[in-house]
Amino acid sequence: MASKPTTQEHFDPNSTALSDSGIFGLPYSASDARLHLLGIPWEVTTSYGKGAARGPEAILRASHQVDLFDIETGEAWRPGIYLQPLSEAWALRGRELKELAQERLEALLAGDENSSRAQEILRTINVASRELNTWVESEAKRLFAEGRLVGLIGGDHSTPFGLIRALNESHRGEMGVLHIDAHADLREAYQGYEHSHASIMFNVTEQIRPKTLVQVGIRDFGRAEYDYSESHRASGRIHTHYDRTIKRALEDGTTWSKLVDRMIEPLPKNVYLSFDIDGLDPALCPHTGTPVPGGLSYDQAATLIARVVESGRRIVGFDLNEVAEVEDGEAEWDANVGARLLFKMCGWAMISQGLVEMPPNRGRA
Ligand SMILES: [Mn+2]
Repeated sequence: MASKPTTQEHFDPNSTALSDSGIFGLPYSASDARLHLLGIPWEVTTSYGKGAARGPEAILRASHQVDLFDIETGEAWRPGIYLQPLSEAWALRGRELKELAQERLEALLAGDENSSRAQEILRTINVASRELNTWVESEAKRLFAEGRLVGLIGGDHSTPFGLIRALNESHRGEMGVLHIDAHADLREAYQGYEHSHASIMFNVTEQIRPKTLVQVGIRDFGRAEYDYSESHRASGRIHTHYDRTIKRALEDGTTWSKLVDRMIEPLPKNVYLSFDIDGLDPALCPHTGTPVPGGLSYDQAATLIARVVESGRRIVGFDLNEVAEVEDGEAEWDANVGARLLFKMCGWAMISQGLVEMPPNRGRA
């Protein structure tokens, strides 16, 4: 029989994590963890690379290497972090639909997108995506009713839609979204898919309507996405911080710290954090589906998240998506970076909710 995870009373945060222990090697169960993570093994509409569906598993494995004491967040894991068992049903359905999407893509490339078969596949996938969103939303609401904080691990970037909708509703629209990504994700459907990974922030803006959307690290986008963002700038509904603009400001001597304070300024008290790993320098996520040169360093991302909380804002929920695993165990580096980023997000979310005290120095000398 495999050894059981250490019970909480006997848990030693300094020891090596057992292979069958929970995320970050923690000993919590569903009932005693304040923060629940939903892993969504889904990448039906991804266009280029593959492997994001295995992100949650890869991150779980890599998370056992993360030390539990963090120089910024201290021991913010103590209210308990628990990764829910991954849904086999959604994983299976996702794999089947991904094959259909592949078939439709070939039809699309052959100029055959209006064939009845291609149309039928499109309808099937649009329906399934809506069902996934509804399921995630109801899971989130069930957990909110138990007083839990909820984070999500993708999967592709379409997966957190239901969580964002549930949170925006429970905060009556008094919520902003901080979106870190190489891509603007402001396309009105992509390849016909209503809930494409490339449309998530368009859908959030149009259908969920949070107070504001702040985008950071954006460097791969179309003219229509640029125009869409610009058209919502005056009203304050979208603030896009393009990667090149950020880099030019840094080159001209503005500090990252000052830029970060400007970025978060329009965000209200309640902040949802949506982190696409490809917002980072692709050296940190070489296997992600659509890597783009440029991007944030790990430290810049860590400071951005820290400043949200240090400014008195509350992280009400978050997701980390597009962390890919190619073959079993391959792309371990991507998952390692992802697990460390996830640990920071969990810790800061706990601190921002007052579940742990704000550590006095937070890494500063
Ligand atoms: Mn992206």
